[in-house]
Amino acid sequence: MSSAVVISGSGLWTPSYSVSNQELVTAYNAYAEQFNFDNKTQIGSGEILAKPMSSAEFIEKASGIKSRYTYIKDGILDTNRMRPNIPPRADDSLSDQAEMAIYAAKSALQSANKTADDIDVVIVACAYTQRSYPAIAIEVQGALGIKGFAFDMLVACSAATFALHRAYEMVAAGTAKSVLVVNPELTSPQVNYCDRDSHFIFGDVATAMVVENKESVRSEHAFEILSTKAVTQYSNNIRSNFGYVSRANDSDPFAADKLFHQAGRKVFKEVCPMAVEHIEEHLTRHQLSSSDVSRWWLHQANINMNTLITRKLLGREASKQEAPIVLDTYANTASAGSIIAFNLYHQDMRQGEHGLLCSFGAGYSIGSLVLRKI
Ligand code: CO8
Repeated sequence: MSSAVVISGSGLWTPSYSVSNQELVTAYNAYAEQFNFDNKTQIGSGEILAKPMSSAEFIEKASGIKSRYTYIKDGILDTNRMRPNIPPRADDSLSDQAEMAIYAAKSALQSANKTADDIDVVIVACAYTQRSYPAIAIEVQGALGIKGFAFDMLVACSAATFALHRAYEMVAAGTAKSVLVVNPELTSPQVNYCDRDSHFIFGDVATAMVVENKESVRSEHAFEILSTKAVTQYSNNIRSNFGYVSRANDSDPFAADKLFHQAGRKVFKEVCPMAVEHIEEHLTRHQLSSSDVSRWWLHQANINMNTLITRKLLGREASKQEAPIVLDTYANTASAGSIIAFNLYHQDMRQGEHGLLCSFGAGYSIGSLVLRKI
């Protein structure tokens, strides 16, 4: 390994539309009442289950989410549609996800004080890409005028941290000089707005980071990556059966199993201890303990998960400054959550202070980076 590898800049693009819990609940409840009325005979005979009502108070208390941003709001609150209305674009237009990615990428390049000429690898890492090929990353690379190579990477909630892991290894090995990691999380098309248990969980956003050698850094706020750590363990508790084989299955592309669904309580119970163990092991690798960590940029799926994890790690409640929460306004943004937290809460840190960036969720997958402000 030549020199230290650092995160030298980060970018955030927030969509213009925000949807409050109450707006979602009003639309869902109207949809559910109509559904129950239209299906009262089958519901009465036990053939199908009645749709239960949702509540804005439950959502905030159970998850910490108050509102979420969406790329397109039109259609989500329409009880006859219950999904965003995203018009198709011509093959020669920029795709939706590339557009989101480019906003965040430009903001990360600016924060790293870099231009397209400084970058030689682009990774688009997120929970879904809107098509398989040509890769969204190559479209982003082309639009930004970056030479080198680009590829897409899907690891659900851990796509961003796993891509940073890859970027770190490429820069350390000398196979790349500067890597742009972008996370255009366009989750809303996969949200089942007709499902009371999950209609509130996700929001749309795009984040980005620049990873490079310490020698070439030109930014004010850079963080050395001391190391990365990843683990996966197969679980069906968070799942979507959407995929390119669906057409050959002759199955309904709108069926609930083709959208995000989960056993939320099981996920909560199983993932929290896994995350605590993972983080403790990772810190130990550097002879660090939890009390040496000044900032926890944790995955943003549920405020109660983050409270439990930091309480286990620290043996006390973490302050909002130590473990920032962005869930209240962004909701769960799949792999981008911890990167949003980093983006909004790192500039006050002092030289030598440590931070821990960590994602956890579908797969299951956990990815972490131990960072030190330089
Ligand atoms: N309104 C009112 N009541 C509700 C609602 C609602 N909207 N939803 C559920 N309830 C009811 C339940 O029916 C239940 O009633 P009862 O006790 O009568 O059976 C009661 O409230 C309690 O339900 P739960 O036990 O399910 O409630 P929890 O306290 O567990 O909260 C959560 C539910 C918020 C879902 C919680 O379990 C959770 O957050 N779990 C962890 C989830 C997690 O981390 N998931 C990972 C997400 S995956 C990811 O981040 C990326 C995936 C890829 C991207 C996908 C993009 C679309």
